[in-house]
Amino acid sequence: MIARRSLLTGGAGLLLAGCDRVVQNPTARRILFAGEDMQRGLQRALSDRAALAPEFRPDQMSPIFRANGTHNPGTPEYAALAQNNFADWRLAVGGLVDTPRRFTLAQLRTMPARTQITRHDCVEGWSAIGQWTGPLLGTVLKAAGVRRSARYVVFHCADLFGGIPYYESIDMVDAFHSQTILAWGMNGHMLDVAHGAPLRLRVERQLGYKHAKYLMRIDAVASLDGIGLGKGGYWEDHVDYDWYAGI
Ligand SMILES: Nc1nc2c(c(=O)[nH]1)N[C@H]1C(S)=C(S)[C@@H](COP(=O)(O)O)O[C@H]1N2
Ligand SMILES: [Mo]
Repeated sequence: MIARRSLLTGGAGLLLAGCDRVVQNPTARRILFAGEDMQRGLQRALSDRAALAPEFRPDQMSPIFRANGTHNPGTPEYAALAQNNFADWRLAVGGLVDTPRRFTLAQLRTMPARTQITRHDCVEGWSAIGQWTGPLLGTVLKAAGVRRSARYVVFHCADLFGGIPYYESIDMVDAFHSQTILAWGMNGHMLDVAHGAPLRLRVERQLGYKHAKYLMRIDAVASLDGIGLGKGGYWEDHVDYDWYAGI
């Protein structure tokens, strides 16, 4: 959205400069047309990114939705949180925000929620259709006063891979996409441990590994440089998966 606004401003600037003499000048024409093409291309790219993932009817839901990756973080800290039905769990929201927050599950559950039935596509070659419920990630980021300088949102999880907590990241276009939610509900129930309790990301235009489960902390950042090895996610850093896993 920020990019789009500055594009439009740039476009208005070009139009204002576009007096007859400039338009008749071949060099100026080339530059103007190149700018227009670029602007059209970028606007198309941005509106593609805002397109919705397909949604399905309840009768299309998969009878079995397999769990993948971590099925239970299995740490003493996570076990203690689960034992208490996540009453002591907090979602920390920090980084480039005006008001760092720590949300309880109850607070997240009182926020306006979206319910969507979508297809999950795992890079390993399986898919499943499930129903997800939770607040828009955008609502949670706004509640913390996310700053305009933020370009990415980084998700830190409770489960460890070789001692390192799973992490993932998305950009602001996906963070504020109208189907990007922090799901506390799945298939009409509270999210279970296998699928990422108490809270997991649903970022429906991307492959499964981007949908971070077992969320503990969300940081708004300007760059992915300081995160892990710098590629923005556990699999990106360690197995060379693409950071942008659009479907
Ligand atoms: N924290 C965490 N998130 C994760 C994973 C994981 O191992 N740990 N696996 C990813 C992968 S590869 C997939 S396909 C989905 C699986 O989600 P599911 O268990 O609900 O099917 O979670 C993703 N998010
Ligand atoms: Mo996956």
